[in-house]
Amino acid sequence: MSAMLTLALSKGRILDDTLPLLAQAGIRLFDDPARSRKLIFPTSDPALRIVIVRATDVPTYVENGGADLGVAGKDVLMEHGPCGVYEPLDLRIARCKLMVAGRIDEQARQGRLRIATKFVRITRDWYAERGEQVEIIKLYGSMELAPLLGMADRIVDVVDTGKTLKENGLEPKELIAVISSRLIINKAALRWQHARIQPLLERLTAAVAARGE
Ligand code: PRT
Ligand code: MG
Repeated sequence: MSAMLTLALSKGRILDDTLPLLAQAGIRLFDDPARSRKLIFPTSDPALRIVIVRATDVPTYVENGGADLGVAGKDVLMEHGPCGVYEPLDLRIARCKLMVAGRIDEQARQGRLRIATKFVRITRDWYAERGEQVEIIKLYGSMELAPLLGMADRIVDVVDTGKTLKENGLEPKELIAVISSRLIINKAALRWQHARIQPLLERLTAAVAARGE
């Protein structure tokens, strides 16, 4: 059994929302990862360390055993596709909606819809289920621009307040999924490190319940 558990988090919303849950579970960091260039952080629990990775890489780290546990948005997990990790706990943080959006002044259009998104798999599956043929244009960010420039008819993206859409003359058209972040666990780790993971899972479950939102 390796000396400690490794939990993968990403900077931004996930880190900001996970640290208070960890604190509630009695786990504190000595440094602020948001202000540090370090990638590995010890915690007040000598058997738990935190690593900082890209949000979209969290499932990959956990799947491949680089980390035993991770926190990832359901959007990221859906886009990553079936992977051999357990998803035992909805942390109810970083909540948002995965939506199809388009121009407020959208014109009716014939032929295939062009959809700009970083969520290629989710978009493909969503339209396939509806028997609709669409053209998917892969982007890595600023999806909102594509309909404004006439490059795409619609986008698929996560929406929180809707402010970004509104400020760019877009509006939500369809809801694909309600999103929150999940705790994920490597399957082999859960088997072999059960004695370490189980109490942590219980403390986090209690921390989520205590927030009661
Ligand atoms: O930024 P990077 O490319 O490294 O990765 P990432 O964008 O996947 O990470 P991050 O930290 O931005 O988001 C992590 C997770 O937070 C996502 O996977 C979602 O599950 C969740 N989340 C919750 C959000 C939002 N809310 C959200 N609003 N992720 C992104 N946004 C974007 C949204 O797309 C829009 O462009 O924030 C912008 C503002 O949103 P509005 O609607 O409030 O204007
Ligand atoms: Mg981002």
